Amino acid sequence: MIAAWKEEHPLRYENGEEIRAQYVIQKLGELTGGNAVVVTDVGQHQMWCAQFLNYSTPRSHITSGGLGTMGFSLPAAMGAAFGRSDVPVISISGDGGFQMNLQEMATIVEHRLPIKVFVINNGFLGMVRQWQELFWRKRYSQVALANPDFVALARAFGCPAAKAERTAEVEEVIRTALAHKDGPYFVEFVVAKEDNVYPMIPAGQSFHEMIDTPDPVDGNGSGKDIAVLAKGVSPESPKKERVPGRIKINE
Ligand SMILES: Cc1ncc(C[n+]2csc(CCOP(=O)(O)OP(=O)(O)O)c2C)c(N)n1
Ligand SMILES: [Mg+2]
Repeated sequence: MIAAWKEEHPLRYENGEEIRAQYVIQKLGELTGGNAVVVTDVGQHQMWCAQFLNYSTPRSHITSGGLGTMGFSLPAAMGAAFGRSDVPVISISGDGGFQMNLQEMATIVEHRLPIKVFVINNGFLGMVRQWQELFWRKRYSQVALANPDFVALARAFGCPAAKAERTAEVEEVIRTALAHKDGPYFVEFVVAKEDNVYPMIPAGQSFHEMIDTPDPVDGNGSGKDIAVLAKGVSPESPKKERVPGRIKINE
């Protein structure tokens, strides 16, 4: 039954030159062989970690779950690193959540904790942006981030840092981070800005109404425009105005 569902609703994404967050997470799982503690923050990257990370042992995927608090990852990874020195500890945050507790970089550097601090930079509060795209006709409000230079910021704390901006750079930068055992190592991954997590269930709807990964048609593999058009909530169809709390998109 579960195998049939997986076949019917496969998790998928397509790589291009632009980095997909899913690829970063999948690669990390491959390169650690699942032999690591990965601590997520809250948002799209957290969902992709649940979907694409290869982990098989208990207590190797630490996440705040539903109703989680942004900023969780960095301090939680500190706890994990104090408790587990036998495996790499990787903190994965979004560009939004990282900025909610980035002062802990000082503590991490002070204690020379060998945490790999990964920031998935999509330039948005991605999880909220996705809902505004799909259900509010892309009327973005308070979701675009005016980010600092993350690599310069990490270095200002005394932490070595690197940045990946192209898919071809991802593997090497993860390898370098994992090989760095002497204290922390920071990596910024600049990823596709308007990528979405699928499948998703719209508010107030049920599992049989979930939205699957759209077919890749828009050139960068995300298929995001078709997702909106196919469900009848495109910016070009203003008559289909939705009422909050009574969203119905399967017409
Ligand atoms: C302290 C706090 N404020 C707001 C939220 C609501 N919230 C959940 S996910 C999210 C966006 C997270 O953005 P980012 O950290 O960049 O991660 P992304 O979704 O882009 O991967 C917000 C605002 C929250 N969970 N915690
Ligand atoms: Mg983000």
